[in-house]
Amino acid sequence: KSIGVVGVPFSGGQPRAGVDQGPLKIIEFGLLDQLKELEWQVKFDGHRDYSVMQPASDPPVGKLLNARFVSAVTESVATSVASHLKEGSLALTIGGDHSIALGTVSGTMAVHPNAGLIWVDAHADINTPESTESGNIHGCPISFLLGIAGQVKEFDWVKPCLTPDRLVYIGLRDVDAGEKKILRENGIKAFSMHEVDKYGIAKVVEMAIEHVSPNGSRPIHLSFDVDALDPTVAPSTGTPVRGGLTFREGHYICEAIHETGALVAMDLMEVNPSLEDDQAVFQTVTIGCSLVRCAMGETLL
Ligand code: DIR
Ligand code: MN
Ligand code: MN
Ligand code: MN
Repeated sequence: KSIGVVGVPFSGGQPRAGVDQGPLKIIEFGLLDQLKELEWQVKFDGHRDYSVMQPASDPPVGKLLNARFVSAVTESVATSVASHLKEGSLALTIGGDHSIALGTVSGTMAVHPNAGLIWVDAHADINTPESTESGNIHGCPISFLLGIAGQVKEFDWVKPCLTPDRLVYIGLRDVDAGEKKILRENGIKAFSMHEVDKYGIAKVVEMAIEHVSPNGSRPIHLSFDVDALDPTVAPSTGTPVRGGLTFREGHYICEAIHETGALVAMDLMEVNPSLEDDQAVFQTVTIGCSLVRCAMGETLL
């Protein structure tokens, strides 16, 4: 079994510097060796410098900020992810902000067109260029992937590759009014923190998996925004929201998805090592690594 690791030191999908240091810190912490210990053959592309893709001028496209930069980086990420998958490896992408998932999910769908997407996040990241209040593209990737973003020529390369029935959310608790409308109108399945409280994490994950991959019929892409976890558990992230997943709930999601045997790609996003104190950064980087290990087969016994 082999895994292709793509580190994407990129922060242009949101305004807070430092999230671009996420991949460096997580790999410095020893993630690649930890994966080798789990008997993965690890292929790491190396720390690529995406900053060279930043255009000299990148004025707002409607409300969207850094559109050309985000587009160039994510197009390149899509190629990297797809090439790992074509070689038969699992594709693991370490961010960086969540706009990068425009690339990772596009890359997955290019190779596994019917894959299901499990999006673990406090946020729905489904704003359209019209509905976004912030203009931050990390709040928009899903609308582009679904093809409900409308025409934005800077993102011409993004092909609608996801359908509402192959998408499910876990952990939502900070969803914009415009996003709630989009979720409702498209009949998108979402397990917010309310459902996690109500049914418990085991039932929620079981229902989520069954939704995107009925009877194990589809490969799974897991996109994990570390802000899905409660800020007491993972403090070093750009948009923390109270009332999140516990340490065990986060890990359980990864363990249960591993058990399906259907995982083909995973993203770990929004770890920002420049936020909060050293202890908080250590805690957040540590948990980032352990979430990945659980998704890649680490067990408690
Ligand atoms: C908000 C926040 N919905 C936005 N989104 C965040 O900017 O569109 N996503 N923080 O991760
Ligand atoms: Mn997100
Ligand atoms: Mn985010
Ligand atoms: Mn988020």
